[in-house]
Amino acid sequence: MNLAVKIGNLELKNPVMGASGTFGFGKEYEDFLDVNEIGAIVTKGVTPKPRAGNPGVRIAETPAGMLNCIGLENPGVDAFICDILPKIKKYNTAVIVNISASTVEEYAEMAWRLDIDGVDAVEVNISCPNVKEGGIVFGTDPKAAAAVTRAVKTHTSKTVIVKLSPNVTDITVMAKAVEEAGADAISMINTLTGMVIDINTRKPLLGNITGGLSGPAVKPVAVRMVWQVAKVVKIPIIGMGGITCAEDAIEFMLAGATAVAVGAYNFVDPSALKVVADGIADYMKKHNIEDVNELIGAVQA
Ligand code: ORO
Repeated sequence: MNLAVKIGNLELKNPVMGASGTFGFGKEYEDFLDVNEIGAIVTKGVTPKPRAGNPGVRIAETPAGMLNCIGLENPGVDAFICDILPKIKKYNTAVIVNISASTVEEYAEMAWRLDIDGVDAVEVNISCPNVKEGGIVFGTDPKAAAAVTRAVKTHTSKTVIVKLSPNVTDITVMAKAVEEAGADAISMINTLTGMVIDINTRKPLLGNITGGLSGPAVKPVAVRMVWQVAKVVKIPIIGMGGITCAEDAIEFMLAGATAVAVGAYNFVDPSALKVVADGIADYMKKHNIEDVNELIGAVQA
């Protein structure tokens, strides 16, 4: 049975990875699963300088999901390269570094700094809903998204994955723009902007007022968007949004995803990546599927 998939030049031993921001830098999950067995480590978002993140309450539970407004807290690219990368590059799995920045030039610089041993791919985050500069500003304008993609692509030899925002009118426009600009793959979706209000204090629950919604509540939206994008681009898609089990992951693959990422559900079951990958193998056995690639885009719609 074959569970391996390809994302650009990147070979993954199975199609299941942790979504950025929900899987730390990988090593935090060592007590819960064998990190060597997962499809890839996708790091927490890394920025040019260290960031403290947003003040106040950063997480709120919602029906079938959660809102976050972390604000890209991270130690910065220097500390990532010096202190974190040496510890995670020892794992026998791909390392995908999620990067965010405020300007096109900074994205290019990040790509160049990370074009080093131990990094297999960069995931270009143009879709963070929780910072004032950068992030989603690039992810809602096809020209800006293309400019960032082009800048990153010309400053790295690694696989370039661009992470798209669902907070747009037509996500296929964004997908086509980044493909044309040279992206090797697309990951989707980042979180949907949302808000919760405490009716007793009449104040928003989150310190940042709004946050990004993830979890099972967003899954049908994400599956629909993957299906739409898969019809208009040739590059592979990493699908995510509310995956809690193998059945959810298979749904994303049938819609057109080559690989999948588990996000919020890692907080419910920190061994979720293994459970999902094992479940995909069980499904393949049950349905006499030899190669997981047969599932990609196989929806009969
Ligand atoms: N939160 C998200 O939901 N998506 C991102 O890309 C980043 C954050 C955050 O750091 O707040």
